[in-house]
Amino acid sequence: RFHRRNRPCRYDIDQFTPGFMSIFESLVPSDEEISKQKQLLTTLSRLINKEWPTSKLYLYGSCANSFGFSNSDIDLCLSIDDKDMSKVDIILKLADILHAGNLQNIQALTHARVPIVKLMDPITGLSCDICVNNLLAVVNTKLLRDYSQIDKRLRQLAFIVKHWAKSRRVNETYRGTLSSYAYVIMCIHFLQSRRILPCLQEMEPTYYVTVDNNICAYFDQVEKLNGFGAQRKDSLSRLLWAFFKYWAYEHNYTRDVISIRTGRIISKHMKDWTRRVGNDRHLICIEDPFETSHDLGRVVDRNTISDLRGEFERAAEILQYDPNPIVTLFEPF
Ligand code: 3AT
Ligand code: MG
Repeated sequence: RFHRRNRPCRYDIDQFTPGFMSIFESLVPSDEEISKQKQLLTTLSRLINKEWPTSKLYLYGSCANSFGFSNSDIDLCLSIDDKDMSKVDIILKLADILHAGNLQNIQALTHARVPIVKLMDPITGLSCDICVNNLLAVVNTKLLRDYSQIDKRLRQLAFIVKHWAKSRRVNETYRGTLSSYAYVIMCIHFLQSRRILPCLQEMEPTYYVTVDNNICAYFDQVEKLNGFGAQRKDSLSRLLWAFFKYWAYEHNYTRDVISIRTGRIISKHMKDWTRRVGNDRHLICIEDPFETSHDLGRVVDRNTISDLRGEFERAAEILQYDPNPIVTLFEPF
């Protein structure tokens, strides 16, 4: 382990960057797809505003945080201030409104952990999920998008990591592995540690909101940070090599929590995340940037932590030695 941690990078690593870049480009949604998403947002907003004039519909998740692949489902959040209606009532009424608007395959999932309405729009062919008053997700979507505008290598790295995680089946929260959101946070943290990204929440805030008693504040004038990491010239393939080496051999799973809020590693001890509490096992600790009591790794259990670490090691070994990492890395599980 000590040997692997200190192993220098293969001399020919940079030759793989063009291959990884073409994979990245093949996954990016087209302009046509993005305009269809905007069109659907407009259609649905009009329909919903007729019934609830003060409500507002937001895009969040991968279609708005800039880390979405083409053909992914759309996540929408309805923000509505109606004290007389419960969330379930709102969901049911929303389903009725959508029926009347000729949308298809409408399902109200009122018993889910996060109640949603699912639907398909026959005009654009897009499917989407609408949740209610989940504004923290709208704010964390903006934070991720703002980070992606500082250095283009973040988006490239996160696309490859997400594609690897989907191919290797370690991006399934219902099975006990990590969400796409958690992987993007891991990429941001990694680039902060390499001084390619700053820590926006440690800078003088230019954006403030309070959502359910959480104060969300950070520096969001990211156009002023253009070129922040330009002194660090690491190529995409070298960053991938270092990212997987970090999670395979360097991260201290018994002691450390990664935190993009502070731009540092903090201790599990300090957060009182050293033992299992309820269903939160804290075997890999990833602090949510705003809901700081929330460990994004809490879904991971004794079995899936070893699957996950096995996959990090496999990826690190492939990037170190494999003659054709661009293919081998993504071989289906
Ligand atoms: P895919 O491309 O669909 O895999 P995604 O970016 O849509 O990725 P998720 O499906 O993991 O990501 O989550 C959708 C959004 O919901 C992303 C984030 O704004 C929010 N979110 C997801 N998981 C959490 C969480 N544990 N805590 C807070 N917000 C979350
Ligand atoms: Mg999604």
